[in-house]
Amino acid sequence: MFTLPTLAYEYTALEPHIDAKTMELHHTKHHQAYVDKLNAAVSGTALENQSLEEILGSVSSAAVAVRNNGGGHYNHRLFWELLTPGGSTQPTGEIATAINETFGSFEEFKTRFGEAATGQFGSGWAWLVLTPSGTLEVGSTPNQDTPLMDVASLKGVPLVGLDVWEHAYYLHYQNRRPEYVAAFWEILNWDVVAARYATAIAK
Ligand code: MN3
Repeated sequence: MFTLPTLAYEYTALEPHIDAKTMELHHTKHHQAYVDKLNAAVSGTALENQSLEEILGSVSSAAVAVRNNGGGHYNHRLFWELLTPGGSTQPTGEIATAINETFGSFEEFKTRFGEAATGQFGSGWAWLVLTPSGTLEVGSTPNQDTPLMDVASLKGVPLVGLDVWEHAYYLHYQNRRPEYVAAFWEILNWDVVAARYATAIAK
């Protein structure tokens, strides 16, 4: 059984960047629904005792409900972990070096990521991933597709992920997705990103 994770901070903690009502609805309604529907989709099947990562890695052979809700659960679980009140607005260490070497500068990386986030037509996610060949790449995926999926248009280990579904920002920002994307940098926990990168490159 998959379960809704408890957040490490209050729903009010990310204000003014993400408002408390959006956080509460996003966590208790949207994410909970992905968890419930994922459990329903795997219950009584061969997937029931697999890890989420295993399920996502061979999702091409699973039901569409597994793809949508398995991705939804994975993406949101990661998203909550990546956020923190106050943020840590600059990467440091190996991930900072890799970003600078790949994109030229941190500012250029943020520009590229912002373009991926605002350019994703309709619902989806923007990503920084470590690709299977060991390089960093920025891009986006539609719906609840996640870079761990065998069917993903952008494959790799997700290091940074931003939810650009309207449910993630519409109450506070309405149609102003670029403002929401800009606010993301104020609450992104680069310590978590650095740890994910260190684990991913060690494999
Ligand atoms: Mn969402």
